[in-house]
Amino acid sequence: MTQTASTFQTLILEPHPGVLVIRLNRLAALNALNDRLMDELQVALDQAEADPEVRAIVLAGSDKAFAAGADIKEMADKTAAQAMAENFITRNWERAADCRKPLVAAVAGYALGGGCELAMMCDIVIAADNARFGQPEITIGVIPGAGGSQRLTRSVGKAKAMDMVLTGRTIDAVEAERCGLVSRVVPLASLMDEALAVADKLATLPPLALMAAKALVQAAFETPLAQGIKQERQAFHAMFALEDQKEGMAAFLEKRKPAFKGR
Ligand code: DAK
Repeated sequence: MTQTASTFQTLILEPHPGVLVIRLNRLAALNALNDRLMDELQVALDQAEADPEVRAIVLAGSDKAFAAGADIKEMADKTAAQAMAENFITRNWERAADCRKPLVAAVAGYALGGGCELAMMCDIVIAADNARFGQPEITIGVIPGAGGSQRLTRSVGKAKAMDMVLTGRTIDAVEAERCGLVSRVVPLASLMDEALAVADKLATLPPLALMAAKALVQAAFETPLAQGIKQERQAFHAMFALEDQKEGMAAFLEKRKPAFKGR
C-alpha cells in the first residue's frame, strides 16, 4: 500500500521538525482498532522509519480515547477458520513493536484491550490524568491477543497483571504509573505539549545510539542478564565507530551543543 498523508482515512499525520505525530482518528468508535487502521498504521510507521527527517514518533488518540481496543464489530462474527486463514490481526499488529525509532505514546482516555497493548508497544508512555488502562477482553469472552498477558505481566508484575487480565478491571493513570505501566502522568491539557517535548528532545539525540539503546532495553525482557550485558557491551564498543560519538564527546569538551547526524 503506497499512501500519502492525505489518503489516510483512519489516521491524521502531523509533521513537526524532527518529529511525526500519528493521531488515531476513528473518534466515533473511540479509536477502535480495525483492520484498516492497523494497515494504515503499518504504512505510516514504514514511511516514518524510512524518512531520515523523522527522528521520533508520537502516537496519540483523542482526549476521550487513545484506543478502546480492537474493533469488536469487526471481530464478532469471525470464525476460527477465517481468523487462521487471514492471519487475523496478527498480520498487521506487531509493527509498532518492531519500530526502530523512538515511539512516544500520548495516552488520554481509554487505552483498553488492543489499545493498552498498542501503548505497551511504545517506548515512553505519557498518560493524561484521565487515562484508563485495562485488558477487558475476558468480559467479552476472549483473552488478550496482542501481548496483554505477556508485556503487561513484565511491566507490572504478576499480582497486578492477574488482577487486570482475569477480572478486566481498568486502572487509572496514577495506578498505572505506580505499577510501572506508564512513564509519566500529566494534566490532560498539557498531554500533547509534554509528549512533543519528549519527542523533540529525542529528535536532538544521536539517532543510531537511540536505536541501539532502545533495542537493548527491549532485549532485556527476553535475554538472560549475562547475555544482555554482553550485547550491551558489544553495542557500546560499536558506538566508537560512529561520527556521533566523536561529535558528542567533542561538543562536551568544547562546551557547545552537539549536532548529531546519525552517522
Ligand atoms: N470496538 C468497536 N466499537 C467500539 C469499541 C470497540 N472495542 N469500543 C467502543 N466502541 C464504539 C461503541 O460501540 C460505540 O459505537 P456506537 O454504538 O455509537 O456505534 C462508540 O464506540 C462509543 O462507545 P460507548 O457508547 O460504549 O461509550 P461509553 O463512553 O459508554 O463506554 C467504553 C466507553 C470504552 C467503556 C466502552 O465503549 C467499552 O467497553 N468498549 C469496549 C472495550 C473493550 O472490550 N475492549 C477490548 C476489545 S478486544 C490481537 C490483537 C489485539 C487484540 C486481539 C488479538 N492479535 C494480534 C491476535 C485485541 C482485542 C481487543 O482489544
